[in-house]
Formats: sequence, C-alpha cells, structure tokens
Amino acid sequence: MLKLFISLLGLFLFFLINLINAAEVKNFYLNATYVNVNLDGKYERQAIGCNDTYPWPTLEANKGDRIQLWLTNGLNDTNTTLHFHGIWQNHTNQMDGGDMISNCPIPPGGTFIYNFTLEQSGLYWYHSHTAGQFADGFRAPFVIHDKNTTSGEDEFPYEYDEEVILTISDWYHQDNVELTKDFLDLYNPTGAEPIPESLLINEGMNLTWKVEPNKTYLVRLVNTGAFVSQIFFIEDHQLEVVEVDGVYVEKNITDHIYVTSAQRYSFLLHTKNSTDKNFAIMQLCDQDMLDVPGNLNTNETSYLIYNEDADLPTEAYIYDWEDFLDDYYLSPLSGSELLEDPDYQIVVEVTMNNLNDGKNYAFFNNLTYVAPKVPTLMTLLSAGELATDAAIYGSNTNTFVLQHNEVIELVLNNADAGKHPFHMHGHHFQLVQRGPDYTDETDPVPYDEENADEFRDVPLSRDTVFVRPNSYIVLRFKADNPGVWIFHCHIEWHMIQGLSLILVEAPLQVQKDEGQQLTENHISICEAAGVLPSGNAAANTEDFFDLTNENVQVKDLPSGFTGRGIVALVFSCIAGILGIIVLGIYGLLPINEKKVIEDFGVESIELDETSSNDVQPNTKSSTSL
Ligand SMILES: *[C@@H]1O[C@H](CO)[C@@H](O)[C@H](O)[C@H]1NC(C)=O
Ligand SMILES: *[C@@H]1O[C@H](CO)[C@@H](O)[C@H](O)[C@H]1NC(C)=O
Ligand SMILES: *[C@@H]1O[C@H](CO)[C@@H](O)[C@H](O)[C@H]1NC(C)=O
Ligand SMILES: *[C@@H]1O[C@H](CO)[C@@H](O)[C@H](O)[C@H]1NC(C)=O
Ligand SMILES: *[C@@H]1O[C@H](CO)[C@@H](O)[C@H](O)[C@H]1NC(C)=O
Ligand SMILES: *[C@@H]1O[C@H](CO)[C@@H](O)[C@H](O)[C@H]1NC(C)=O
Ligand SMILES: *[C@@H]1O[C@H](CO)[C@@H](O)[C@H](O)[C@H]1NC(C)=O
Ligand SMILES: *[C@@H]1O[C@H](CO)[C@@H](O)[C@H](O)[C@H]1NC(C)=O
Ligand SMILES: *[C@@H]1O[C@H](CO)[C@@H](O)[C@H](O)[C@H]1NC(C)=O
Ligand SMILES: *[C@@H]1O[C@H](CO)[C@@H](O)[C@H](O)[C@H]1NC(C)=O
Ligand SMILES: *[C@@H]1O[C@H](CO)[C@@H](O)[C@H](O)[C@H]1NC(C)=O
Ligand SMILES: *[C@@H]1O[C@H](CO)[C@@H](O)[C@H](O)[C@H]1NC(C)=O
Ligand SMILES: [Cu+2]
Repeated sequence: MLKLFISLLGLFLFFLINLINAAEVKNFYLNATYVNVNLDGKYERQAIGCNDTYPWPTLEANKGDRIQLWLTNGLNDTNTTLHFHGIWQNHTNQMDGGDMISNCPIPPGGTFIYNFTLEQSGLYWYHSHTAGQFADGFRAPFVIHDKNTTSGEDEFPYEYDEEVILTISDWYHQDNVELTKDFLDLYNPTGAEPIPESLLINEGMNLTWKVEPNKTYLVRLVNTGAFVSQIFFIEDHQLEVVEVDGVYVEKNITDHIYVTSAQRYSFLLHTKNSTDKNFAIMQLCDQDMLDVPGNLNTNETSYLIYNEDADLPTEAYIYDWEDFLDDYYLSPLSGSELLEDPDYQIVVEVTMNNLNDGKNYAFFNNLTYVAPKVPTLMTLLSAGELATDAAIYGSNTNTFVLQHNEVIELVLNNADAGKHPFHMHGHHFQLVQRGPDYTDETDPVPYDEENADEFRDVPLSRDTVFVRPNSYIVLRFKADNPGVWIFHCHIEWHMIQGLSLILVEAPLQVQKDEGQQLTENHISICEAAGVLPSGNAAANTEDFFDLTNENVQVKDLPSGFTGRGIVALVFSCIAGILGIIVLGIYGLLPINEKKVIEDFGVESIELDETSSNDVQPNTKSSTSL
C-alpha cells in the first residue's frame, strides 16, 4: 500500500517537474518607433514599427510560459499601450493594455513592463490599444504552442507536417491621426469610414508560398486590419478549419472563410500529389462595408507554388462568396455545454448618429463611450466598497458591474445597417444566437427571446464575432475573471466613434487579489503621463459620487436638426464664404463630401436657420482609447 502510494507520488512529482520544466520565462524588448515603409509598392509612408524596422516580430511561446515584455514608447509625439488580443489575463488585468481602461497611457520615452502567464494556446495577436495606432502597423501575431508533455494532454489535436502564419489586413496611405481628423468631422456627417488603399498579406503583397506536395500544413490566419472583413480562399483547395480565436473545433471543411478584423482561423491544408500547376491564394474585400468609392483593389492574388518552373496562377473566382463557413455552426472540441440561464442579462442597442458638433458617433443605448480621467481599473482599486457602484466609473463610459461567477448574457441589437465585429477582453464568450441579415426589413429586428431559434447544446466560443445588419447577437459567459474588461467593435473607426462598453467584473475580488495591485512600474508610467492612478472617473479622490468635470459626450442635436440639416449648413456656409454656388465646389471636394451630397441630394436640402448657431462643439470629448 505504502509502496503504491510512494510510486504514485513519484509519478505525480515526475509530471509536476515536467510541467514546471516546460514553463519558461520569455523576455521581449520592443521599442515602438516610426519607420518609413512602402508595403503595397504604391506609396511610401511613416508607419509604427519595432526597433526601427518593420514588421513587428511574431511572438511565440508555450502554454504555461510567463511573458515579460518591455515596451518602450519610442514615438516622440504620442502615447501608446499594448493589448494581447484574446489573452484572458487572469489576475493580471493591468497587463491587458486598454488605454484608460486598465492601462495608463505610456508617454513618449516611457517603458512599460507587460508581465503575465499564458493559460491558453492557439493563435492570438498583439496590437496597440491607443487611438488608431494599429492601423499604422503596430500589430503582429502571437502564437502560443501547446505544452509539449509526454502525458498526451495539451497537445495540438490534429496532425500536421508544418506550420505557417498568414496575416491579412487593410492598409492606408495616411496615418491614423490624419484619417481620424477627416473621419470624425463635421464634413463627414454620415460617418463614412475611410477607404483603405490596399489589402495586404503578411504585411506585403504578391506573397509567394512554396509548398511541397502531399503534405499537411497548419495555416494560422489572422486579420490584423483596422476595418474591412476579407474572404480568404485558395484555388482548388479545401480548407479544414480546426481552430477559431484560440478555440479548437471539430474539423469543418470549406472552400472559403470570412475573417473580420481581429478574428483568427487556423486550417489544415493538404497539398496535392502532383506538382505541375500553381494556384491562386485569394483575398476579397467585403465590399458591403465600403460606404464610398475609393482607390482600393477589392481583391488580391498571391501564389501557392508547387513548381517554380510552371506559370504563376492568375486570379481565381468563387461561385457564391456569401456561402462562407458560418462560425455559428462550429463545435468546440472541449464539448463545453451552453451555460445555464443567465443570472444577469445586459441588453444594448447599437446606433450611429450625429451630435451637436455635427460629427457622427456610435452609441450603445444612446451613450457614446468617452474615456474617463482615471483608468477604470484604477478607479476600482481605489474605491473600497464603493467599487460595486457603477456610478463612480462615470456617466459616459457605459459601465456594467458584474457579480463574481454569475452567468452573464449580453444581448446586442444592431439598429445599424452595417456589420460589426465585436470583441470582448478577458473572455471567450459563447455565441448563443445570431440573427439573419435584416437589411430588407423597414426597421431593425431586435432579439425576441420568446421566438428564438433553438439553442445549440455545445455552442462555439470565441472572442470576436460579427453581427449582421439590423440584426442581433446573443452572447453568454461566466464572470469568472475578475477585472475591468472592454467590449467594443473592432473596426477601429467605430471604436473611435465610441462603440464601447465596460464590464467591471467582481470588483471586490480584484481588490483582494495581491497580483492585481498596480506594479511600481505602472504607477510610475501613470505619473509620467500625468494620469492619477486613483479616484473616480472625474479624478475625484475625496467623493467618489461627485463627478463634476468628468469627460462627457457632446450634446445631442436639437430636435428636428438632422444630418441633412448639417450638410445644408456646411454647404451654404461654404457657398456664402466663397461667394460661389454649391455645384461649383462639388468638383473640388474630396470623395467623402461628394458622397454626402449624393446621399442627401443637395437640390432638395433646406437650410435650418434656427439651428445654425448650435453647430459647435461644446464639451471636450476624448478619443484616447
Ligand atoms: C529590439 O532591441 C532591443 C534592444 O536593443 C533588443 O534587446 C531586442 O531583442 C530587439 N527586439 C527585436 C524584436 O528585434
Ligand atoms: C504585385 O504584383 C503586381 C502585378 O504583377 C504589380 O503590379 C505590383 O506592383 C506588385 N506589388 C508589390 C507590392 O510588389
Ligand atoms: C527607442 O527608439 C527611440 C526612437 O528611435 C530611441 O530614441 C530610443 O533610444 C529607443 N529606446 C530604446 C530603449 O531602445
Ligand atoms: C518625431 O520623430 C519624427 C521621426 O523620427 C521626426 O520626423 C519629427 O520631427 C519628430 N517630432 C518631434 C516633435 O520631435
Ligand atoms: C498622453 O496622455 C496624457 C493623459 O491623457 C495627456 O495629457 C498627454 O497629452 C498625452 N500625450 C501625448 C503626447 O499625446
Ligand atoms: C513579473 O511578475 C512576477 C510575479 O509577480 C515577478 O516575480 C517578476 O519579478 C515580474 N517581472 C518583472 C520584470 O517585473
Ligand atoms: C516535443 O519534445 C520532443 C522531445 O523533447 C521534441 O523532439 C519535439 O520536437 C518537441 N515538439 C515540439 C512541437 O516542440
Ligand atoms: C504521400 O505521402 C504518404 C505518407 O507520407 C506516402 O505513403 C504516399 O506514398 C505519398 N503519395 C504520393 C503520391 O507521393
Ligand atoms: C495524395 O496521395 C495520398 C496517398 O498516396 C492520398 O492519401 C492523398 O489523399 C493524396 N492527396 C491528394 C490531395 O489527392
Ligand atoms: C477582382 O477585381 C476586379 C476589379 O474590380 C474584378 O474585375 C474581378 O472580377 C475581381 N475578381 C474576383 C475574383 O472577384
Ligand atoms: C460545418 O459548418 C457548416 C456551416 O457552414 C455546418 O452546417 C456544419 O454542421 C458544420 N460541420 C461541422 C462538423 O462542424
Ligand atoms: C481565466 O479566465 C477565463 C475567462 O473567463 C476562465 O475561463 C478561466 O477559467 C480563468 N482561469 C483561472 C485560473 O481563473
Ligand atoms: Cu463597428
């Protein structure tokens, strides 16, 4: 008996030691710097690179490893932060990188130490979470391999010979500061998103991927773009999807996949046995997302090369691009069942509208997110028992307080005619329902619990999911990761328009957790940035319910004053000042304004005289996300 016990203990220790041996500390020293690049061969511009080079390195680690990453802000004119997309950050909320959410902005010259362990495996990515910086190139994949133990557990669940990482993205010729200025502008009252100039693959174009015949490749694909979703396919080859957003799934074979900004799909590719022909790797932009015409080539061809002596392939076509793999029907290998009925249901409605400054904003339940003066995590940590009261986090942050271990259901009704890829930090959520495209209905169709489709017993979990136009999604997750987590649209432009809400999860557990206390490095970064690491949303450390001088959104438009009125006002002002007729200017205006005129029909616009004095920004609004 004792012998058995000792040998079992020995076996246990053996595995324990193996496990400890397997986990390593991985150190990275990265410096965000401006670099000049010409990624699409059409235009040289300044981008945000790493250590004076581009692109950023792909980070690789094993499940269980500790990451220590020293990020220096080598950009002389802007703050920055770094987010590890899809990583839960259990007990290390302050390492999640959300600017003014869980992270003080890192000022120029500052170095922030990101320090956390990995509980997950699969494909992730890392990117700046400040303003629109990831559109400027501050982005790269993050691969977490499964532990290599002899126990047979924690191994990649499918056989393959070789692994390949592909990033797809969109690329602009202007930088995020210029783009944001023109986008969030009185002259763009419809909120038409800037159109990228190019679609990239592995941060370039015309990729040549040399394959060997009769092999199985694991292709890890991530869309690191700021805006458009892309269809991806390889001519005459099937894609066997095995992982989405770090979640292993039952194999699903498809011809093409639809990848929104921030989503990941890993698939197995079996190469052919013959080498007489080469094939096209195709990227097609989802053109439904483009409000205005631009200079974008909406599809790009790259090359799957079996034979360097054979001809390069020409572009390939698919019969019906809408017939892509529907992630709603994927099944996680874990077999994790649908979470039970929710303890707490959050219902939000997405709209886009103009405020008094004539700019177009995005709203959850009529509130557009405006960053607080103190990062929400720091408010939580300094509020004592008041941390459970949503009021202290500000009236313009869309904050919801969640109780520890509750099952949360988030119902998102999209009253907007666009598709949006929503991302939640700190969690993978179950995709419980997703409504069809209701573009053809007169009004948006909200979720109707009574008449919902039957739920799947084992629904897919992931961290980024799209909602269809005028339709809804229903998500569930367990509040088992105390911290402050943002839920937002991953289209950078929509996030800049305020399409974010904040989940303050089990605040008292966060306070009690030794590991969640701010590091000295973090406190010094806050000081250097001039951000108070304590106090309510208005930076009041005395009275947490006194929100005087908090950041709030600009006022609503006066009733009866619409986008149409703004357009009229803008154009009659221009006409007045220049003393020429509107039509004369038409030809000189950049594309967005032209589109606006077309959308609203200039001839039929009447000037709303009474409101003309109201079109002024009247409060400070921050877009420092
Ligand atoms: C960046 O530079 C630092 C300091 O010179 C160096 O330690 C680090 O390895 C470099 N990182 C990359 C990815 O080149
Ligand atoms: C890609 O190939 C096309 C067609 O051959 C060429 O016009 C273009 O300049 C290439 N782009 C880059 C970035 O090499
Ligand atoms: C980071 O890059 C900036 C700009 O190139 C440079 O001034 C600074 O010395 C670099 N810092 C480190 C730690 O490498
Ligand atoms: C910041 O750095 C860029 C690129 O290195 C340089 O062109 C610019 O003049 C600098 N700006 C300031 C304010 O120092
Ligand atoms: C960095 O953030 C702080 C706090 O919001 C702000 O005061 C400062 O102007 C920012 N710095 C830059 C260079 O944008
Ligand atoms: C990272 O965190 C661990 C655990 O708290 C700590 O032991 C270690 O010193 C930290 N590393 C750095 C570079 O601060
Ligand atoms: C796993 O460990 C074995 C033995 O050390 C090694 O041969 C193999 O290459 C490792 N596999 C991976 C994927 O690292
Ligand atoms: C393909 O590979 C398998 C296993 O490696 C081998 O048995 C088979 O003969 C190969 N087939 C061809 C046509 O090369
Ligand atoms: C290549 O040949 C092997 C056996 O020789 C077969 O199992 C495999 O399906 C073939 N691959 C393709 C893509 O036809
Ligand atoms: C690619 O774009 C061109 C130009 O818009 C179009 O003529 C062609 O049909 C497109 N190809 C595919 C595969 O969609
Ligand atoms: C694969 O996806 C399709 C939807 O695109 C679904 O109908 C089918 O059930 C899925 N099969 C598996 C095995 O996941
Ligand atoms: C970490 O958080 C995730 C996300 O909610 C959760 O699934 C997981 O169980 C947590 N792990 C620990 C050790 O708390
Ligand atoms: Cu969106």
